Amino acid sequence: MLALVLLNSCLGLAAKVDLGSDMWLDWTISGSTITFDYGVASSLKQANRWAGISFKDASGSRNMKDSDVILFNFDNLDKIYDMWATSDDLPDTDANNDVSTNYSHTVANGYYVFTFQRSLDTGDSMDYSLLNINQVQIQWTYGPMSSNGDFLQHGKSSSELGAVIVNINDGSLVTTSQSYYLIAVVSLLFSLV
Ligand SMILES: [Ca+2]
Repeated sequence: MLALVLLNSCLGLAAKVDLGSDMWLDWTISGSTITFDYGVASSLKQANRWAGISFKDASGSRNMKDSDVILFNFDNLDKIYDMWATSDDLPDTDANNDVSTNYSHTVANGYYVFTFQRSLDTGDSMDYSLLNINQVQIQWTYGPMSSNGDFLQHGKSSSELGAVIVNINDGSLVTTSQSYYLIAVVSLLFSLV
């Protein structure tokens, strides 16, 4: 693992994680800058629909509250929204957009691919610092927009939202304590029969 991490950081190789069945995220760290490619299946594209991700402390709850939200609007693909969720409700738009400078989008292999870049630590309290951390929680979802272009609440089913904990160096999934607990319970049950 350490060799892989060192190799990745030397070569600037991308880490990648699947977010549900219709989205993925990859990233490359170069110096103090991280570049993301966020893929959303073309089948999810609809008028009046948004899609997005958020970053949050790996040890935090799976709720949206206290997460660094980045949204995309299928009706206005040239815009990237830099936000912060102070609660499990509509996130606030940051005063400073720290992801728009090198933002671009394209369509490739059946996915809308949103490419954006930011400093690992932007210095903005409305951005989650990715500097000097090993693990990060990444949340994903999509939802409708009003005819006025306002973001509306996403759905709550498992196909409409999710969260993963990943190792930032290689994108590998972290087995959460809940998973360990479940495995332990299942093991105990099997040992009893
Ligand atoms: Ca932000």
